[in-house]
Amino acid sequence: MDTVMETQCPFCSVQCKMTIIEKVESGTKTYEVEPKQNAASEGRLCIKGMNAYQHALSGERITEPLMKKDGKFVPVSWEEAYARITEKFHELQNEFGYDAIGVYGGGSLTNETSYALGKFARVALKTRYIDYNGRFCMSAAAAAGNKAFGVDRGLTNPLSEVRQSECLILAGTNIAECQPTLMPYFNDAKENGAFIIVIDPRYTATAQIADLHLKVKPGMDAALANGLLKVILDGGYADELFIEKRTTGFDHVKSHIDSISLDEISSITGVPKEDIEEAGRRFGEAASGMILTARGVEQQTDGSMAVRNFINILLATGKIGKPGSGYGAVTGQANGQGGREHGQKADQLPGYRSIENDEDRAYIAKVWGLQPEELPGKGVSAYEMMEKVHRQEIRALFLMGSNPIVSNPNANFVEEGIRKLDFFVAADMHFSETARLADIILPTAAYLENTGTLTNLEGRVLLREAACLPPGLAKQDWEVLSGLAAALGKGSHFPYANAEDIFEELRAASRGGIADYYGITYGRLREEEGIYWPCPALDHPGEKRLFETSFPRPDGKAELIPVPNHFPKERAEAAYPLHLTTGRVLGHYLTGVQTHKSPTLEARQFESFIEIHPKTARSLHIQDDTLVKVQSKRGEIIVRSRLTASIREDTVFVPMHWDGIQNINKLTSEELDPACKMPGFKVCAVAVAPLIS
Ligand SMILES: Nc1nc2c(c(=O)[nH]1)N[C@H]1C(S)=C(S)[C@@H](COP(=O)(O)OP(=O)(O)OC[C@H]3O[C@@H](n4cnc5c(=O)[nH]c(N)nc54)[C@H](O)[C@@H]3O)O[C@H]1N2
Ligand SMILES: Nc1nc2c(c(=O)[nH]1)N[C@H]1C(S)=C(S)[C@@H](COP(=O)(O)OP(=O)(O)OC[C@H]3O[C@@H](n4cnc5c(=O)[nH]c(N)nc54)[C@H](O)[C@@H]3O)O[C@H]1N2
Ligand code: SF4
Ligand SMILES: [Mo]
Repeated sequence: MDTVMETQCPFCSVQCKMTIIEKVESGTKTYEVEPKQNAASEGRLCIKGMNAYQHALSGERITEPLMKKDGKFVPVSWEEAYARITEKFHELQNEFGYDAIGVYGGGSLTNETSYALGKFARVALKTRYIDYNGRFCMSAAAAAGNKAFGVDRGLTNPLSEVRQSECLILAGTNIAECQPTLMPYFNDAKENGAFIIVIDPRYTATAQIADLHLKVKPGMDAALANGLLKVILDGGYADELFIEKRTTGFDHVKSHIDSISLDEISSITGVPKEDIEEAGRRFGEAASGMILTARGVEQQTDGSMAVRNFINILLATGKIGKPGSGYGAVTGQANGQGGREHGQKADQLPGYRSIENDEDRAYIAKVWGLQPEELPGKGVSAYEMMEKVHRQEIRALFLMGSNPIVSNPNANFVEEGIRKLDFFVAADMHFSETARLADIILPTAAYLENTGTLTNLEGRVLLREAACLPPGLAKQDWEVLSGLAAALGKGSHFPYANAEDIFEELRAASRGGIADYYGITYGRLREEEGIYWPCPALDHPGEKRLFETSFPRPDGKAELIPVPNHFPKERAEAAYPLHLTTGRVLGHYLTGVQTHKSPTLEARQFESFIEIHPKTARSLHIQDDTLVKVQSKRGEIIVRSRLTASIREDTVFVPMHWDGIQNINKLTSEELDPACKMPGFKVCAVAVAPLIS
């Protein structure tokens, strides 16, 4: 008989729903995958979703707890694993203090797990050191949204409004490869007459739908946005009534923009002046408009300010809080949105509350049955945690849902640090490059086997119910956390029988917070096609479009701020003459732990590559499809050349999905955005040479 599994894709933030049908014929299992109707993907599925069953159902899953003995992993019982972890954590905390343990989470984890992980760190381990991979993903846009609007929700409008927008600016976002099932929204907008502007140093699959492609120098978006603002203000396209009633700070921006020269902007950004003029004019003239940014703009040492400058454009033109007008930080991971709201962040408590705010501390302490003084203070960001690991200030690490030695910048340094840990526990379903270095691996459930809620890029909360049992002894993440908390003597704080119990606590913990989930229940989620937060009451429909009448800041107004023309911290120089930028391809996901296990996806792209302009390649004696050495100040990798005129001559591009000799993060820089601690993944200086000359 066929087994039918209803689930939700584990990969990107669209969260497409699907049905997987397992058929058994003469002892052989085959799978069919059918897309399922849902509001965001409208029943579409991309190639990663179609093949997502392969890694989950592959024979390579970790199915029992593993403990390293004499350098080799041997299976142990859960009791033995928990007992060993408890013994080592207690030993290290007795010697070095509570903060000797770091906890590192991820944006693939459900809301329930993210919430439980934050609570586990603060209550069961009493450590201040917790952060997660979303630091590398959403932190710049989050910082900008929080400052400018008073809230950080990926899209301020529902996706359906893209279709009615008259002008769309897509800055550093490659939707065609990274959220492919959303492309019809943009194609339809174009058919409806929208003018589409794409800002990217590469002519990407997304840029192919653009009416105007601005091939910006990497790292120069803040300056380019100043150019657009100049055209908009000088052209008289500012919405004065909106500026006066709904915003503060415009005058400072105006005088800053007055001092800017468009010729200079054109020269430093590498974008022709006429193109900047046309882009500014088109956006200014349009009756409605949206700006979407993603990691191209955000993964910069000034990413948060670059985003703010794009927000300045929206505020100055009054294109926010209206149908077809708004901002979107195109969220990345499956739960990139919810994962940043409920307490995995170093400075955060559930409901987007602040760990440094006395009222917030008191509220959460009450929900958790503690005194506020018992809650630790603010920790440090993900990469800074790795620096502490390197300096052995953090002696033990608990990792759940990330592969940091491939995804952190300056990866050689990070790997060195992790190898120095006294004790390292990884909770994963696969042997990632990082999990291999652990002392103990705890086997966890894949998306198919894991119940919980995830919040998609629109801020829409969706319920994903387990469709089958985990293999072997593997457990759902929240069960691992509850079990370990009990072994640590904190079981009374983790009395959950299922994920819904955790969600019920999360509802209360988020109540009255910025990300208020109080009105959302599993019952409602089963009946409705997801619910947008904020949703403060059981009879509240959830807020689809934000900021219609006010902004959640003390004065109810959004804030504009002047943004200087920032340059990347590391720039090309004689020894490293090219800019390296990094990103994604359609068929692989992040560090590739999951997608490399899919034979179908692997067959599409089994090794990394470097995009290089034919002219640049010629000057370096590099032929197409040959191995090249790419070096930065921090390391060296070897990848295959791909000659293409779609990239700028001064820039090369390498995807992030490979490890070892192809791990691009061996080259990237440890410099962080001071405001949000986002690394500058999108620019560093490199030298490229043929491997054999
Ligand atoms: N196929 C696939 N889809 C994914 C993922 C995946 O790994 N694979 N990951 C998911 C996750 S976690 C995330 S965060 C998102 C990421 O989604 P995106 O941010 O859209 O993806 P990236 O490829 O990292 O970067 C987007 C674009 O930024 C451009 N870029 C580079 N430097 C600059 C610059 O200085 N300025 C501008 N304007 N653009 C620049 C790159 O050329 C690239 O085309 O995708 C999600 N979806
Ligand atoms: N150079 C460069 N580096 C980058 C980026 C870039 O654009 N350029 N992008 C950055 C971005 S945006 C991101 S999001 C990071 C992501 O990078 P990582 O945080 O390393 O993310 P993944 O590769 O998804 O690793 C996830 C690991 O968790 C496991 N896992 C998946 N789901 C679950 C789950 O539900 N539970 C548990 N316990 N484990 C699970 C997987 O098997 C895998 O081993 O990389 C960042 N690094
Ligand atoms: S990767 Fe994203 S777009 Fe593709 S099926 Fe999964 S959720 Fe949908
Ligand atoms: Mo991401």
